[in-house]
Amino acid sequence: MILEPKSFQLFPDSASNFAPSVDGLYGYMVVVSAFFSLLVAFLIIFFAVKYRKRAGAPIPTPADEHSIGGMILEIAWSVIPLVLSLVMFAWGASIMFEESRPPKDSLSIYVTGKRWMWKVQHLEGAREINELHVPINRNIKLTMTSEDVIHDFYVPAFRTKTDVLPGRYTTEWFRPTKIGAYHLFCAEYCGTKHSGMVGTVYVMSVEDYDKWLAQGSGEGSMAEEGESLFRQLGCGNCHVKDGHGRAPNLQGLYGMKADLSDGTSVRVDESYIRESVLYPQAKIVAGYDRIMPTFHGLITDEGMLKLIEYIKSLGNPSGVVPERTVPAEPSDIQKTGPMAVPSSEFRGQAASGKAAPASQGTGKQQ
Ligand code: HEC
Ligand SMILES: [Cu+2]
Repeated sequence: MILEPKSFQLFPDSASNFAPSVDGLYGYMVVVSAFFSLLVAFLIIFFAVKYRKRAGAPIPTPADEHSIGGMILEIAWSVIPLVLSLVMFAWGASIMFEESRPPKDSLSIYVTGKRWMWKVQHLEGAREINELHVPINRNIKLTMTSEDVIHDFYVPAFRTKTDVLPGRYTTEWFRPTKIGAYHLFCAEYCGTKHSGMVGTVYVMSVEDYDKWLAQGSGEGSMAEEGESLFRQLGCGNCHVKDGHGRAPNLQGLYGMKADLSDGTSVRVDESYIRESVLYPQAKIVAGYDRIMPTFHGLITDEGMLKLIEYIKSLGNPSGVVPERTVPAEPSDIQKTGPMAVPSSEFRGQAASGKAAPASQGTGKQQ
């Protein structure tokens, strides 16, 4: 059976855990707005007719401004709408908070927006373009970034919509509740073919999803690919596993607090790792020298996601990648790229900070 999203619908399917609550709030707002619109329209016409100018009618005396009746009326028409709109506020805020906090047990999937397509990468290695396959009844967390301009990942049937920003990671989560195919839109005008930046989200049964994953790309998992990037780029020359190198140990780093040389500390999340690699001078870990070369321009956004996934897997001994030592032997030292350091020099200069190539463009060391 080939599933296709419905071509025209007045109201999108309700296919995620958020759909009922968002629809409930939407319905409440429609009812409140409709009630007051009709009431005001009715009163305008009613009063216009009732108090129209009639020949010979007496001019009425002005109402007493300080009458108790008038005061009660004014308080009522202030307090009742206030309460009705505070309900909107509280209800909306509670949905927003829920949508902004992915549960810990979520299945992680990475999304990269690019003019004009969506690239999706599953942890197990499967990759897709303008399609996203997810299992039903499982919390799904998307970690998203953009290669160029601002996009916005929008699945109406899930009632979720999140901006996708260049140079930053944003997350979106949902729990699909209905098997089917649903529209995926870019909801941020991003250029001439913005309207073509669409795709399909397939919600599958768990068995179908496992089958789909199994016929994946044949490449390694994201963490494995991240590990080989880590080796290719020479990260392991400095970041050795036992923590005795000239660079901090990356084991168990993700989710911890990193103490910086300026006395502050920062939580290690995707954005911090990205910044540490592309702009190492921006935040220096306390107790270490400014020797890490910048990898800006050498790693694609997708490569970055793999490196992050690798570093995350280091923190989790039971995680995707089995414990393996990243070789830090001189034989493994990079001969090209930013780590083109002759191995003799490399070993001799360990603590001095001179081992970093001079051509890296990060300015003066120290
Ligand atoms: C020339 C040695 C060297 C290389 C090569 C190197 N790093 Fe670093 N790295 C360091 C040093 C020293 C620090 C600590 C000082 C700082 O924050 O810049 C660091 C800090 C970091 C941090 C922050 C760690 C923390 O505890 O907060 C991350 C993440 C990181 N590096 C990842 C990488 C990755 C990924 C690569 C490969 C693409 C890499 N590094 C290559 C030396 C290096
Ligand atoms: Cu877009």
